[in-house]
Amino acid sequence: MPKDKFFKDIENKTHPGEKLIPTHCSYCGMQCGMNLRVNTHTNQIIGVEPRYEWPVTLGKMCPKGVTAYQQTNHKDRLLRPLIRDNAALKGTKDGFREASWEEAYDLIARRFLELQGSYGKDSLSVFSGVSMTNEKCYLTGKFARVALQTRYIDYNGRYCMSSAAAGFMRSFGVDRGSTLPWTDLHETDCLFIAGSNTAECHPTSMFRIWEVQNRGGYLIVADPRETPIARRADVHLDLRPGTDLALANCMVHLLIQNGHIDESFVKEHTNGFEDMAEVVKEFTAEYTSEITGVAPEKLIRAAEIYGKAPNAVVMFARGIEQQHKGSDNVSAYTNMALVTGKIGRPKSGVATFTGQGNGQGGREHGQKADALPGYRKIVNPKHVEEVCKVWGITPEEMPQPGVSAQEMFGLMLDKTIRGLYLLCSNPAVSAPNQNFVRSALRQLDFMVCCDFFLSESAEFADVVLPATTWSEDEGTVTNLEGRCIKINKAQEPIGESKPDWLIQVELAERLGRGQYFRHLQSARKVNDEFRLASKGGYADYSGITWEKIEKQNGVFWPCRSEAEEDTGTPYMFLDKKFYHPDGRAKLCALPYRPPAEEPCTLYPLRLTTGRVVYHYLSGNQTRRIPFLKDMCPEPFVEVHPEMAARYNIVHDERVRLYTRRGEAVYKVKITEAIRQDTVFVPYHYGHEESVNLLTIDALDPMSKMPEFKACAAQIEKLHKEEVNGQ
Ligand SMILES: Nc1nc2c(c(=O)[nH]1)N[C@H]1C(S)=C(S)[C@@H](COP(=O)(O)OP(=O)(O)OC[C@H]3O[C@@H](n4cnc5c(=O)[nH]c(N)nc54)[C@H](O)[C@@H]3O)O[C@H]1N2
Ligand SMILES: Nc1nc2c(c(=O)[nH]1)N[C@H]1C(S)=C(S)[C@@H](COP(=O)(O)OP(=O)(O)OC[C@H]3O[C@@H](n4cnc5c(=O)[nH]c(N)nc54)[C@H](O)[C@@H]3O)O[C@H]1N2
Ligand code: SF4
Ligand SMILES: [Mo]
Repeated sequence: MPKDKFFKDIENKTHPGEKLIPTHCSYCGMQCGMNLRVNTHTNQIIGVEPRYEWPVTLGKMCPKGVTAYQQTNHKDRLLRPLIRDNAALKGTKDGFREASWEEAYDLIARRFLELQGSYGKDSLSVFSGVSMTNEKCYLTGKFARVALQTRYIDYNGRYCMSSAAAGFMRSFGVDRGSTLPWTDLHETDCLFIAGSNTAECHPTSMFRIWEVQNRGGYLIVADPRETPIARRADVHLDLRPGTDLALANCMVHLLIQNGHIDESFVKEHTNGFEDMAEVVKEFTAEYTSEITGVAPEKLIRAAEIYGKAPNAVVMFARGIEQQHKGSDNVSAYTNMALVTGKIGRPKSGVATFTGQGNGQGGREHGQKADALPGYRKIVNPKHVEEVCKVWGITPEEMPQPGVSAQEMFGLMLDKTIRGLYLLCSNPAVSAPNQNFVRSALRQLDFMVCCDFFLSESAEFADVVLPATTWSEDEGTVTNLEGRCIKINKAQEPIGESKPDWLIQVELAERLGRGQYFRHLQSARKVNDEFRLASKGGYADYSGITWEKIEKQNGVFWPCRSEAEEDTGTPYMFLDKKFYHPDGRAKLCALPYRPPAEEPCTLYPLRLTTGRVVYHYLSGNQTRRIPFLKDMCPEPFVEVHPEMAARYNIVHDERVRLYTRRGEAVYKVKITEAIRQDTVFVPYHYGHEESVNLLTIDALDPMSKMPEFKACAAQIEKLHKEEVNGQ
């Protein structure tokens, strides 16, 4: 594999009139390597090429990746700040006029300071996202606490990685999404994958997954739907949505019963075995089959394959995590690796498929309600002191912990929170229980939205600020392996758009807090401060220089020293040391709980939600790309043929789908690839098409993750007049 040669080679390959900028995709946690093609006469991005030299993805990209470049110079780009003149049109895209940055900044500063003058510092809030670089994520946390001086900041990772984070923290004492590099995956003997539609959501992992089977290894998949990986699996555990805790407990019970546990590992490196074994004992294959709907033979077979495999990796994603017991599911599946000792060595371990491009880094640097850079905690006085030193404030000035994303909307509704600075997220599509969320946004006295396309959430804003896309700025992101990589700038920002970090530095000045931000005049300067702020934390990036990233093809955290010998941490726990104070991992005893809302006579179906390969999250980016829009122009509801017959509905017919919280009309897609008792809708669409009008916001008590993956629903045929009226 040509590694170090790469950056030098690229210059040689460049043709007259065109240059190639090595970087990574703007979308998911795979962070596929790509070269952006730039016309050197116009200095504009004109296309993309695969980047074979990137060792994780070897030149592979998915349909979103190959069209990502079309965002940069898209006709819908926001080019200047927008100010809403007509308050009556709040909640629509109308009523805005273009304004200068000066006017926009003045207005924001005036309104924010007025609100704080009348209602206190905590009347403002920040809601952010992790499609941003580490530098931007870091600065957003600092902006909330130091410039706005508010406790209320949280981010879209609450809907994404929070259960994985909480579960890993509890099991391992540290939260890094993967204990091993991806470049190992294809060499394992067994992949146990739960609640991940890998082929559509992390498509460039697939060549490694198929390779496991090609080499004679096994693939076990737990998913209520027959996804592409489930179709090819050696065992497909087709469970009812929301029943993973029973399934995972059953796997551990069978591993113990079959003598597949590693007794010395359990004894020397874990705590809690007895209590855990007591809880899982009742989860026989038969009993678990009653709860999950999976045939007992399949459960037995799956446990046997995993138990016998010399090396195995347990993997999962939002299917198990977006439940009101998501963090329990994470720890329960992690128990499989811990009881068998299949962790802390190459080709074995535990990994979650991190969702967003910087879903890993973005949760480490202080965008969470209770977190500070380096994965420090606001409730820990020592941690606060360390960060205060870097920020130049006193510990008394550090705001208290805030509340989670969904809880912030509750505080907007009751007017505890009056102002919002929203960036890099589109909660008016992606947050659960939309009727509640949209009323909360409508209640705000003043809202700023920072995006590069006018989103559904921007429709609620008073000021919209034009941000840059990932291709118009530089910085680092941390991919799903925990590898910190470099995003390079391919083009100057179009129009008057500005990178998020610069907007915050300039706004801080207007808010009278410029002294804490003024020195940060480039992404590189922000990176220097962010690395310093992380030093000594769990997620220590202090040794990850941009030069080292280039040289090594990325650097895995923790990396505690800039010295060349410190090459970071590709494998976690190689020394069998976990991050709890006693160095042991925790085997968690987790009794089963059903989903928050079980089917009943009025709502007999189980609704689950998720993704398709062509769209990304709220769809504000991908619905604008012609090819992606053509491939999947609207949402649909997947229904099993038996169920369709019972409701007398046919393929492509429009039906009403409703829950206790809302309703929407969807085209029916009849497919055998779903359980009879379950329906599925992708969530990438806004306004009246948003499936989050229907979802439930029951929260996981530990992670505050909403239960996107299971609620009770019903289908109704449309009345004749409704059909004709369409
Ligand atoms: N194409 C595409 N790729 C993406 C994204 C995207 O929007 N589009 N988003 C990125 C992001 S941010 C994320 S978080 C990831 C998400 O990646 P995934 O988690 O893989 O995606 P989902 O479609 O949300 O859900 C995964 C699977 O969980 C299954 N599932 C539903 N309920 C249950 C359950 O109760 N138990 C189990 N075991 N499985 C269940 C669904 O049938 C689905 O196949 O993808 C990333 N990649
Ligand atoms: N029903 C249901 N709902 C879900 C899920 C589900 O499975 N089912 N999954 C949840 C998950 S896992 C996630 S991650 C969330 C994601 O939900 P959102 O946070 O809404 O995700 P995005 O659509 O990525 O929103 C990002 C917005 O910021 C803009 N943007 C992108 N990059 C930047 C940047 O660098 N700066 C600025 N200022 N703006 C930028 C984009 O144009 C877009 O409008 O949705 C959650 N919602
Ligand atoms: S797999 Fe993810 S990172 Fe790779 S091209 Fe597709 S969306 Fe981009
Ligand atoms: Mo996500």
